[in-house]
Amino acid sequence: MVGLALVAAVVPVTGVAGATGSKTVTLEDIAFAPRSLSVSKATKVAFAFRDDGTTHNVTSTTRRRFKTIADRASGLVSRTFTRAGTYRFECTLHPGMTGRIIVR
Ligand SMILES: [Cu+2]
Repeated sequence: MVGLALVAAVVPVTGVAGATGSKTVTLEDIAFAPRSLSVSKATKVAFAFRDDGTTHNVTSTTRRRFKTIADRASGLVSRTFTRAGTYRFECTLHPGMTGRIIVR
């Protein structure tokens, strides 16, 4: 049981949108959840800052870029991904707090 729970935590299951829509990446416990999200083109991804007042940002780290979301501790900021590719990002305030969005 413990093993199964661990696997589920490390490899979050992300639903695949049946049509163009929106998805959410939550920032909590000094991490992005899910850490890896696959979406189809033109999907709007909302970054939900829900870490109990802890400030985070979302900064691109690879060639596929999106506009940085500046430091904030709450609220919801969306970005729409229109081009295919892998968009990696991090929170520059917390080493190791990384994530990626794969646009198909
Ligand atoms: Cu952070």
